[in-house]
Amino acid sequence: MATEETLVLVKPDGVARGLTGVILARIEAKGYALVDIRLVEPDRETLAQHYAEHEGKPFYEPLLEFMLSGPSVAIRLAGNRVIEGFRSLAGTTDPTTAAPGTIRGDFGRDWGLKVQQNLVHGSDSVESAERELAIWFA
Ligand code: DAT
Ligand code: MG
Repeated sequence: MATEETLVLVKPDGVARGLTGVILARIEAKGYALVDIRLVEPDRETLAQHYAEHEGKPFYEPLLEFMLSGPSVAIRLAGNRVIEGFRSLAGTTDPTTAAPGTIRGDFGRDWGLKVQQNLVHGSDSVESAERELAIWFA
């Protein structure tokens, strides 16, 4: 059994739309454990660290602006293969095409939303999870 930890964020759109509870319900129903959870209002420097891999891309500045637009919920989540498993629960990046049944596919209502308004973040590898958990749970 490969017990892992990952960083999950309920992004500002998820918090503002009151979806934190339903997202947590899906996470808990899957059997993952909440190790730590907190409401955060990150500064630009924190977000620049978190999204360092995307610096210079066309969506980088809008992404940071969006992430600064309101609080997020940061979750340290543990479970068997939770890194891969949470990303499966979340669905693919673009909510328009994310599969029904996923968080992004079910709740990423397409009313002309930007791709960054995709409700959640989940670390994509063991290395990313360690790096990101250190940023959000310093
Ligand atoms: P993910 O969040 O699925 O891991 P990512 O790491 O490639 O996706 O990108 C980080 C965030 O940046 C993503 O959640 C939303 C935004 N983003 C990615 N690609 C984008 C694009 N082509 N246009 C606008 N925003 C984008
Ligand atoms: Mg990513």
